[in-house]
Amino acid sequence: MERLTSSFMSSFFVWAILVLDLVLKASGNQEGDALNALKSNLLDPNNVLQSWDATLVNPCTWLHVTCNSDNSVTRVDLGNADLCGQLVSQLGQLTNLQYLELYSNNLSGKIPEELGNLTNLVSLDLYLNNLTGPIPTTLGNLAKLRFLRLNNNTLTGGIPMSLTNVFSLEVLDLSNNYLEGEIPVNGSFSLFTPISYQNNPGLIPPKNAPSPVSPTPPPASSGLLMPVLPLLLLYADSNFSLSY
Ligand SMILES: *[C@@H]1O[C@H](CO)[C@@H](O)[C@H](O)[C@H]1NC(C)=O
Ligand SMILES: *[C@@H]1O[C@H](CO)[C@@H](O)[C@H](O)[C@H]1NC(C)=O
Ligand SMILES: *[C@@H]1O[C@H](CO)[C@@H](O)[C@H](O)[C@H]1NC(C)=O
Ligand SMILES: *[C@@H]1O[C@H](CO)[C@@H](O)[C@H](O)[C@H]1NC(C)=O
Ligand SMILES: *[C@@H]1O[C@H](CO)[C@@H](O)[C@H](O)[C@H]1NC(C)=O
Ligand SMILES: CC(=O)N[C@H]1CO[C@H](CO)[C@@H](O)[C@@H]1O
Repeated sequence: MERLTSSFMSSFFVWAILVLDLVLKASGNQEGDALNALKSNLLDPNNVLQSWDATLVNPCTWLHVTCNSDNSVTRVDLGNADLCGQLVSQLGQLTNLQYLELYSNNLSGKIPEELGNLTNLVSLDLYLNNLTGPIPTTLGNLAKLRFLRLNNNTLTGGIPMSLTNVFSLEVLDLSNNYLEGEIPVNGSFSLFTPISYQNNPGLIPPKNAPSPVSPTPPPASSGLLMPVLPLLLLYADSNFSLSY
């Protein structure tokens, strides 16, 4: 009788643990599924994603993934990892993500507009890849973003005006792309210098910025300027064929 009870008890515990495991997998692993969707979309010649085992309860033990005390993902650190492929919209489900570091890989395709749902994001580093298409307007929703580096890709389209509302922005690098149109000057963009935008042949510098060479000399209000004027005109003459 006693043996029967104990064998019943132990099989009950095994059964209970199995059920609990299934329940946890079904309810708690949306973030693991999102990261696994990314993994499935990438070629990983150096096996840096080898520890990304989708059958675990959560992704918190995976290499290059960091979680908070609630087992929710706060960092994905995969810079310089030789990853090749495209980003996935599911990344937008990592609601506590603060750092998305995917710089210096071979990523192509578009930046998912769902990244605009990552309202806790502090740093979005996608520089040195082959990303195409526009900068999503939704990135203007990232009210905690401090670092936005998208340089050295093949991005096209305009700089979204929505980014001027991201007042937390400290570092912006959009250089070495194919962006076009006007560069915003207001809001958060009042901090940034041309270095943030250089080598985007289609970008139009802000209207109120001084142009490098002015064909009309400044008004000769100062006596000091007078002797320099003919020189200025001569200089202009060589490039603009002004008659003097
Ligand atoms: C990434 O691109 C570089 C340069 O084209 C190439 O040498 C490298 O093999 C590529 N890596 C992968 C994983 O495709
Ligand atoms: C982008 O792709 C081109 C070929 O499609 C390749 O030559 C270049 O190295 C790639 N750049 C990066 C940063 O992977
Ligand atoms: C995330 O963003 C996309 C597009 O920006 C939107 O359609 C979607 O409803 C958002 N998802 C959530 C869960 O907020
Ligand atoms: C970024 O692109 C520019 C222009 O093509 C190039 O000169 C520079 O070396 C690139 N940066 C890096 C870190 O490769
Ligand atoms: C900056 O100016 C544009 C219009 O030129 C406007 O849509 C945007 O809201 C402004 N941003 C801020 C932060 O005021
Ligand atoms: C100010 C300016 O653009 N000067 C250019 C005039 O043209 C010569 C040669 O074509 C350039 O070397 C100068 O930089």
